[in-house]
Amino acid sequence: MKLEAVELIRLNVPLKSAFRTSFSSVNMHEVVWAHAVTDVGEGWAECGANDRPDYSSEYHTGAMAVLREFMLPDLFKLNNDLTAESVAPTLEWIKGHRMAKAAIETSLLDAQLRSTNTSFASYLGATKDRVPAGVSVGIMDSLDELMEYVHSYLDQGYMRIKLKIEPGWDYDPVKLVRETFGPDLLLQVDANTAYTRNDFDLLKRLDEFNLLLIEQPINEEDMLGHAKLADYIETPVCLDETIISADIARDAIELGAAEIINIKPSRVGGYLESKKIHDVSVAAGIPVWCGGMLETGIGRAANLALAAMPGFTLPGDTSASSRYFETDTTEPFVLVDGHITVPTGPGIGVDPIPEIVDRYAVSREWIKA
Ligand code: NPG
Repeated sequence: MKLEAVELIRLNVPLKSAFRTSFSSVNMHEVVWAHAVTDVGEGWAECGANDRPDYSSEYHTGAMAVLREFMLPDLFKLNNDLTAESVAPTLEWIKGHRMAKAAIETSLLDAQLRSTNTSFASYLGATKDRVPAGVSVGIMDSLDELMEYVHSYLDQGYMRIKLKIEPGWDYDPVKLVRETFGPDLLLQVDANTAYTRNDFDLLKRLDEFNLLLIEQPINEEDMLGHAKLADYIETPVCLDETIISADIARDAIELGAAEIINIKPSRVGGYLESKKIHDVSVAAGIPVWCGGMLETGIGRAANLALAAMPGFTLPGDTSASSRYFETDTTEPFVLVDGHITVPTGPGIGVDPIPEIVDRYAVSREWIKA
């Protein structure tokens, strides 16, 4: 196919309630979309970069700049030789910027698959038509407030709870949730790098709660530290921020730093790299699950297809639209019996609703070949 133009859209999508992690508290999902126009049709993708470089080094105006200045000019030059599969090799010389790369690759994969009437799910080799949904619960102002949210999510049918933790909000909330909801609740925690190598004894105290996993406890660059922690505690160590490619995943597994892996397509440069991480993990007997970055329907749709691959054996952070938004940017994804249905239509299988995109868009910029 040939890339004719790309529209970069910045949207501010209000969240139903503040989402607090160890790195930020947000009321608004501030996000960038790539809308690709090709000679075979159009495609859509949501870029994972936050508005500030707080989860990773990327941030949304930086992602827009590198797309505008370096990535799109190279892709325009490919003319008719462009395929979704050729994006990563063409942009390989550009160091990092994986979220920007994922956005353009995914929008082109969407266009390509729509043009051949193929869904993301069948392209990726998905084997399920619905996936179990977990929910990520932010850090709260009080334990009472936390309990209200956890109660409500369990009443709605979510199949696993992930608690965000940080120093000062760890042992007590986890203990309360475990004691209140009992030993059968699938429960895990996520620190987003908030601890250090000096906190291993504190983290070991969480062993008594029989957690599914502890996600990214220490600095993302400290792979050896994670391996040492994995030896020291019983709770399986799961890596998120550290795993930026299939090569890094292979190394983390070999070193014993990753007993479980969270795959977020944005973080690793797209769905093609995600599939490689899935394959590396399955070959090594390491379970994977699909993370989330508060995506609207455009990003969520493709994540659901990924989460339907066979190696995704743990519930993901792929919650229903109503977990995040009063009004999603696509037809909402709904929770049925604790599961979300995997889209089967061409490409990502959903379309943005123009009036809603207009309502949330704060800027729209066309970049033409
Ligand atoms: O359900 O989409 C969701 C949120 C899941 O906790 C979640 N995401 O660290 O994994 C994370 C966190 C996140 C959110 C990361 C936004 C980056 C941006």
